Amino acid sequence: MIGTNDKMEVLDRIKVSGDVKDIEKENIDKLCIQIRKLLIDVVTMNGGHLASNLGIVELTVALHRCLDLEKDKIVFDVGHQSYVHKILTGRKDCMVTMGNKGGLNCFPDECESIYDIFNTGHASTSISAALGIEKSMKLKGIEGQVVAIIGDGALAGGMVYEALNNASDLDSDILIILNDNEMSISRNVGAMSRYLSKLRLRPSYIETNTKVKNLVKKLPNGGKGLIKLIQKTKRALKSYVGQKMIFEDLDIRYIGPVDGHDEQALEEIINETKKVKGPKLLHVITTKGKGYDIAEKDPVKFHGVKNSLAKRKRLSANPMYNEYFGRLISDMAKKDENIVCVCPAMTEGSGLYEFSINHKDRYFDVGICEQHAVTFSAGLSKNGLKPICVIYSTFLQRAYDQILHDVCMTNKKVVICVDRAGVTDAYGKTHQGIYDIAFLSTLPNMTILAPESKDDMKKHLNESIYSLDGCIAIRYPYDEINSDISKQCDLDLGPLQCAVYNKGKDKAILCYGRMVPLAIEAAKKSNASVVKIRKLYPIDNQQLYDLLKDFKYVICAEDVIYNGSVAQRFESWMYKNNKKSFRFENLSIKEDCEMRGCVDDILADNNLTSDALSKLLEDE
Ligand SMILES: Cc1ncc(C[n+]2csc(CCOP(=O)(O)OP(=O)(O)O)c2C)c(N)n1
Repeated sequence: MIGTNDKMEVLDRIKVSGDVKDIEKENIDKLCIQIRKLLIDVVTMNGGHLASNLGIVELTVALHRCLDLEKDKIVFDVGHQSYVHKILTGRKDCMVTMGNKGGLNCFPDECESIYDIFNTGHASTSISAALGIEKSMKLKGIEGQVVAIIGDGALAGGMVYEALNNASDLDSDILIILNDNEMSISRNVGAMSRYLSKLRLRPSYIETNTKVKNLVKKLPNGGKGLIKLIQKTKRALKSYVGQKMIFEDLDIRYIGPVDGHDEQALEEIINETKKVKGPKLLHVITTKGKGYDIAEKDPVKFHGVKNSLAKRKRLSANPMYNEYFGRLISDMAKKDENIVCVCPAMTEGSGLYEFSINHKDRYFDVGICEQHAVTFSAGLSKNGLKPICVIYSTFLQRAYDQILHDVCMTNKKVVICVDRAGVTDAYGKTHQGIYDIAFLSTLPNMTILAPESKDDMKKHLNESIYSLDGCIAIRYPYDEINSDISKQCDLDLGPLQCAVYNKGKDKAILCYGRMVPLAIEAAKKSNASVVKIRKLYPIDNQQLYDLLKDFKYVICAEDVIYNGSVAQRFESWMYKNNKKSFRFENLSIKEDCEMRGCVDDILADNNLTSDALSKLLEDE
């Protein structure tokens, strides 16, 4: 935390949006240092995105000094780098609450501030949103410059090219700022990233511009040859880069590259771009983690920082689900050369670092491109390969049609590992894994499995790769994986993949995955049974009913939305078949839940804790 003795005198002058314009030029460096200090203190304490925000300080300050945010609009792609914008728009003193329940959102939030013009969280949406916002303003006769800020990682996403394709047809004047730090979460990959590397080698725009201006001054005819000179320079630059200017060829004016840590230069250029008609892209070079040594050296580690108070403490020496999965699949691939792994830009987060090193030729980081990841996996499944496509639940939403159209409809064999399934920490509504069961269980040839122990994970991976047909989704939360829970099991029903922890015969909790240990704790206290399902879809509801029918009261507990949940499908089957031998209640994520705070906060808000479950059981 910032101590009372720490001098933040320049930053303290910023109370509301626009105040940054009053800071004297000579104090801007100090301001940037103080913003960085606040970022480091807050993110170290609360968790959040550190390196990306440290890298964008000067750029955000320059934009805020050049634009009038009462009419001009900034859309942040992903939005994980919008902390400086929040600080400069009257939220400095609330930064300590960021990510906490009731606190500031870690992403732009239209409900939080009028200066957060568009909610983001998932990558590559900013240019489309900015074009739409600008068009809506133009049609209504509202003036203002619309700016989209996008990182080089997010620039890989397909939507970006759909938007660029549309931009010049829209009579648009948007300014796209490409914040290029050569990093996605890991090092950026792909041809576009290599293309940007070549652009980075160009002489800096500012230097070229100054040289041109100096030359013009010296010209005898007052600069009549200027246009020719600029054209000549452009041609020279094109050949310097060694290829055509992609953006220019799409009718988007390219300006850059520019040093993203030279605030004065940035102001100069942003003011200049405001005069340019038509869509334009300003290429800004930044350093991820800038100003914080350890983050600059290891931007991957400091991309997302965990809460220092670690509310969800490690309970055991067990690995997280993703770590355990990563080790298993890397070992399995040593024995089976047909196993290949596909991952859209989340190598470390998905536990795949080991695989990526051990099986370089069989590991594909495809960039932030979930749709491509799925269809690419479908293609890989030809000729005997066994593709394992690993995607966080929230980002898998993007690839719904690819799973349906390219995998399920033709019954291709692809294993999708759905990481971060269920409720997730701190990042709010946009990052929850609470929809996958609902949308995956509408698809043909789909199996959904939910391991809750190491034994389960091994078993599921084996059966998914070697015995089941079609598309298999193995979903698991970001938790420690249990090692011994299966040993408490009294009954294991093969086809239904159910296990029963038998403590009482009147009441039972039906659950899977993350909820199993919580349910067992509640059942022990309240003399109830726990019925654990491993296979969530398809379910033989008759068999499940037969298993439950002797109980008097059954609660189904799931950390997903109710519509499309296991409970909802089972209830509707019971209703249709007139089955009502026991009272059935469901606990799931409430539609109006804010989804703020850590996992435990969100679970508690939805009565998905062992205490809440046992209270329900006892009240019955
Ligand atoms: C669709 C989607 N997939 C994955 C992510 C996870 N993610 C968040 S930030 C990020 C890297 C973004 O890189 P870049 O756009 O270059 O921004 P930087 O952090 O480097 O500033 C990724 C992969 C996401 N937000 N959205």
